[in-house]
Amino acid sequence: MSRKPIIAGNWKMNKTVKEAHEFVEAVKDKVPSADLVDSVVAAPFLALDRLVADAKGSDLKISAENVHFENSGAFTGEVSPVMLEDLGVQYAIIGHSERRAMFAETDETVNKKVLASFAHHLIPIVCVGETLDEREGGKWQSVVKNQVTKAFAGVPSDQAADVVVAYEPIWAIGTGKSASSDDANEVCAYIRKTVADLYDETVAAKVRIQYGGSVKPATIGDLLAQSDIDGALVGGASLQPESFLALLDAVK
Ligand code: G2H
Repeated sequence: MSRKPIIAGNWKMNKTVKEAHEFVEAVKDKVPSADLVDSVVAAPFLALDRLVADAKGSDLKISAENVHFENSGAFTGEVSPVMLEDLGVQYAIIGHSERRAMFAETDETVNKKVLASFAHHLIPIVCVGETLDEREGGKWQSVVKNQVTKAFAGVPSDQAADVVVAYEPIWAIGTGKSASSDDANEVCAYIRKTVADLYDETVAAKVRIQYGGSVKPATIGDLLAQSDIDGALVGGASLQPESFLALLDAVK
């Protein structure tokens, strides 16, 4: 089964609306065909309206970095899936380790957000990954299996195949330390096996699994060459147009 790669930039809390607009203007006509790769930029909420309009008609897709699970109500400061769908946003990153660590995101809220995303035609990019202590304590399998199992709870098999899972070992995020391609592939293969156990081999073969954590243009090629790595979720190296395009070049 060949899966279409998906390369997503995760800008985190970077770029004003003007800076975000200038970035998209610089790359939108240079990204590879969407037949070849899904090229995605995940931007702060404030920029999404502008970026969806900017990217219209191009092969660049726009993602949110988070989404709430309720449609509306008394949730000060939150943004609902209804609002993102209304803008024409196509993806939402869910459960990034920074949100789990700093903003009380749990496996339960991640699951609610996955279900809410599908209800509003957003493709969830679900982040999972272990801490350094968990890895060194030999616990990465149980940690990752638990995160994946809880994230997919209640997701029907036709939708499950569309979930994008981003494996981001927490010790490799923004640290310059990247997991080796072999180590990353071992975990991604384990994530795929977990999905096969939850559903079946057909669903598992369709699910796309990204690696994330200090990915650079120089390292993405080795990662994409691995059997179970279908793309990358990239922070720092996605912030400059040239670097983002260089990441996409690895797919061509
Ligand atoms: C991991 C990644 C993007 P970076 O958080 O999700 O960021 O590539 O800067 O490690």
